[in-house]
Amino acid sequence: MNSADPRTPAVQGFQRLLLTGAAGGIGRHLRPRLRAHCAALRVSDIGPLGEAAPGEELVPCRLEDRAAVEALLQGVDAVVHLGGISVEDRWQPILDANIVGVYHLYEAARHQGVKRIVFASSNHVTGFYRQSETIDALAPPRPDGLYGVSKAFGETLSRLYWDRYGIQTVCLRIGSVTPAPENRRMLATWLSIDDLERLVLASLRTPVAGHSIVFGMSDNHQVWWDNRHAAHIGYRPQDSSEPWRAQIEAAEPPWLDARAAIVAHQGGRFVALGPYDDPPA
Ligand code: NAI
Ligand code: 15L
Repeated sequence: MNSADPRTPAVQGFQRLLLTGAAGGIGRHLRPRLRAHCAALRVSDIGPLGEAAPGEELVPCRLEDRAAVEALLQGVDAVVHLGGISVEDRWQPILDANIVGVYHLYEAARHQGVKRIVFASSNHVTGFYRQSETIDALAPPRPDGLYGVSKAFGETLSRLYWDRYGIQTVCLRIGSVTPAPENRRMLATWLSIDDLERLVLASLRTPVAGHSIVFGMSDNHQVWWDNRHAAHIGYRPQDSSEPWRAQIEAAEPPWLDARAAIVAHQGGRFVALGPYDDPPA
């Protein structure tokens, strides 16, 4: 449910921005780009972070470690939260990183006075909608797996922290971030790296974000998602999957079996993944 009201002031410029998941696929792209927009960029992950560039602070942190997350958010103006499990997985790692970890992040934000978070949610919150449907941010979640459920949890938790504590969150239901679209599904879900940067910056800068949900896609011709409830974010994508259409259609059969689960649903192959059972305790 998108909402914006003027209870908390805009976050315009940043002294210190925190990027979690900085060692990941998206984080590695965003890290140098975000550095240009703040006095200090604190980068965090459990994976290798390399050397600190000028203006960077490296703070390795496991999201399950509550005290470490508390320290991680000290002195931070805003957070871009990418860290966590990014695909379907067993329950335990999803629970640890995406549920307990996100709770730690919001509790730390509350204690440390952080007022703006950009949360990397996922299209898999609504992956069980059909590819023949166009949904907006008010459509009820229909996760396509435990990963999607965990992202729905993050969206709901962030809603609570806005309503109760005035911490503003923009939930990015990211489609597919790759250098170029790779298959038919990505003709609809593709989000270019440049557009991702535009989306993150718009989410950080919009004067009043409240609690917002925005689908992270480029200006693709084929559209499953309607961002009408996120117009206040001011995101203007400039790329499109369309130039890759002919190449993709030549590589894949022109008519797909529309009854096949991964073709029928927006979540694609995620609807058929797992279950990945945790070993018995
Ligand atoms: P990724 O898996 O490459 O990066 C995630 C990072 O989080 C990794 O570097 C990993 O070490 C770190 N991480 C995992 N568990 C952690 C823990 N317990 N504590 C601290 N750090 C931990 O994922 P990617 O592709 O970079 O995605 C970034 C975010 O965007 C993720 O939250 C993902 O769910 C979301 N997203 C990504 C999409 C994409 O197309 N790449 C699409 C939709 C959502
Ligand atoms: C996601 O949520 C994943 O993090 C990413 O690896 C892709 O699989 C993406 O969704 C997608 O749906 O293409």
